[in-house]
Amino acid sequence: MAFALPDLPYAKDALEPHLSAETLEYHHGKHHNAYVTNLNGLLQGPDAELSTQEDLERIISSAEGGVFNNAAQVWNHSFYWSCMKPGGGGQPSGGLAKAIEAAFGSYDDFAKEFTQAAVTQFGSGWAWLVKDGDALKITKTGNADLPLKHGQTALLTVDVWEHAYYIDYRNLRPKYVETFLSNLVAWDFVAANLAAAQ
Ligand code: MN3
Repeated sequence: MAFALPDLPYAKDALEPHLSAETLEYHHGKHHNAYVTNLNGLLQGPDAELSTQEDLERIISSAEGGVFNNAAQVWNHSFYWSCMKPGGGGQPSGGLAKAIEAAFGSYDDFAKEFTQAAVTQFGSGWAWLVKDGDALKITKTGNADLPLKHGQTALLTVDVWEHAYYIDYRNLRPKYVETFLSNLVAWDFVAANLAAAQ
């Protein structure tokens, strides 16, 4: 056994026209796959048999350097795919909507702050909605860094590495983030993450 590339939770063309099949072909089939292959190549001895999500999170908690970077990127990408779905986006509802309003004032204020974090992350990285203790917060991380390493629970993420949007949006990261919120976010997944964290 070793870590395996998880299937996308939808067809490669399912997020069109917002994210193209070509983007998912490269982003999942090449980039995400390379992190899995690199991680397996770096793990030695008994660690080379590790394969589960719990194993992956243990590695992320303790590892540094190349092992951390690749393990975290495997986790980040699997999480990111689940943060999107065909026909997603727009405003959340129910308890999640209330939690977001309580934390940020309104959905629009949340969207503004999340977009700001995603657009201002310098270079490669991620923007997040996290649960930190009892509070919902928006954060951004560089490269492979992720909430798990900071004692926070990830609820939502957007990948702002250029490979996530360059084929479809070229240099227009703000347009990609706006489209992510308007048309792609799987709020049911975010709500399930919040429920599991409470
Ligand atoms: Mn990526």
